[in-house]
Amino acid sequence: MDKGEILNREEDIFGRARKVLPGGVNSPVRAFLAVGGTPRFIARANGCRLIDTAGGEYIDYIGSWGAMILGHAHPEVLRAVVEAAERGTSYGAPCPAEVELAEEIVRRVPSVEKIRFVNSGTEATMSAVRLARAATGRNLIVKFAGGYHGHADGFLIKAGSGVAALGLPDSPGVTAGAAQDTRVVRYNDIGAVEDAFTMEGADIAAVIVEPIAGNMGVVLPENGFLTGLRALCDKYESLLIFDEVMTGFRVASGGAQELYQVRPDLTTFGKVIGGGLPVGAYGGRRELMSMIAPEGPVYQAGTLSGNPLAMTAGLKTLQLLTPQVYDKLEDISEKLQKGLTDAAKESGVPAAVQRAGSMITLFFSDKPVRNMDDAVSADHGRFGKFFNSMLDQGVHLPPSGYEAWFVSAAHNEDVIEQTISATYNALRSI
Ligand code: KE4
Repeated sequence: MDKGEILNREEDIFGRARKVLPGGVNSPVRAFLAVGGTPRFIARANGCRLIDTAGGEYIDYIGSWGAMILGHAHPEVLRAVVEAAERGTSYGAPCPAEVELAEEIVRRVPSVEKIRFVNSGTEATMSAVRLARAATGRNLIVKFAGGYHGHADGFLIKAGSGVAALGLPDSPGVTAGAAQDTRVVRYNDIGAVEDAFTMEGADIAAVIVEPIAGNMGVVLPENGFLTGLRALCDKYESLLIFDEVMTGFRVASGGAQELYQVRPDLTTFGKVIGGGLPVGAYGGRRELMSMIAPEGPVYQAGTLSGNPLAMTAGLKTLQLLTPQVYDKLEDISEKLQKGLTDAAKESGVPAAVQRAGSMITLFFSDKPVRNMDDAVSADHGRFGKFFNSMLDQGVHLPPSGYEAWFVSAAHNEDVIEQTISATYNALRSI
């Protein structure tokens, strides 16, 4: 089928989708509004490839936004999920799979002594914040401009100017009341965090941070940033929440906290721990987690929490994430970063290629991206053209310049070479 026919098929289904789904999608970024063009509707995926409903095939760097670290339809994960499904899909009662996954996470992440499973990263972060407020008796939460923690009201806050911008709603429907207890500061600016604590430290329940940012594109924490957050939280008896929904088990077996050796009080997880099925989790110190109902007074519940299929897919995924797999991910991701960097340099196109393990972002920027202001100043119009040129060449990047590309264990050297070759072509055409 030629590209025109592919596009027709995709436009037909997208037209139907827009009649019954807001924007034709179930999550905004999928609608291609940031890059232009028609989203591909995926019929199936296997390994590192997506196949759309018209038969178009793509090397996949979305990876379900990080969940598919082993690649799509991994045979051992599939087999485990099918066997679990044959035992029923949901019980609404405890099952061994949730205990086994909890034990595996507790074993891998020393800061997590107890954990609660939920059904999305949003549920995990909103619950962790509720717990932090309950544990400290304080209201304020500090987050970072460009940090995304899901769509709970308290996180949809405009990053205003000033050191610790007073929380202002960043979406209709978020009330001033919901926004007033959030403070937004610049990522990698420990001075700004110190100022926030100097001004309101006695009222700050927690700082929530992506220890390696992935939602403004990949932005690494600079020396002293994470340790500085830890020190300030200790000094003011606030809690430090690492949102590792994206980085957890992605950047290392023990997540970003293992890489940077900074111990948070609470950690949130998602994506990888569900192996592609709906999941989230929050966990941390025993005395904190014991405050969660029914053991303690802090209420949180969920019909499908601990779902046996998601638990099974997550456990099998973690079990398959061996040191050898992490070594391979590091090796091929480094090759991709070098290839992208060389392609931009040889094409005379200003670009900053930033990577943390198998998360990578190519910013069309002539300087390193250290925070959201830098990310915004990158050339996103150019990214849109680059994205569509890569898509036409069979490489499906995440449809926004503010996202991480995800490499999976199913990406091999040939696929990386194809991606780099497509990059040279795309950079010549934009
Ligand atoms: P979910 O509610 O989408 O499962 O997780 C929210 C979330 C929380 N914390 C971090 C660090 C996250 O990256 C996310 C979700 N990540 C985005 C990717 N940028 C999901 C993609 C989407 O919104 O469709």
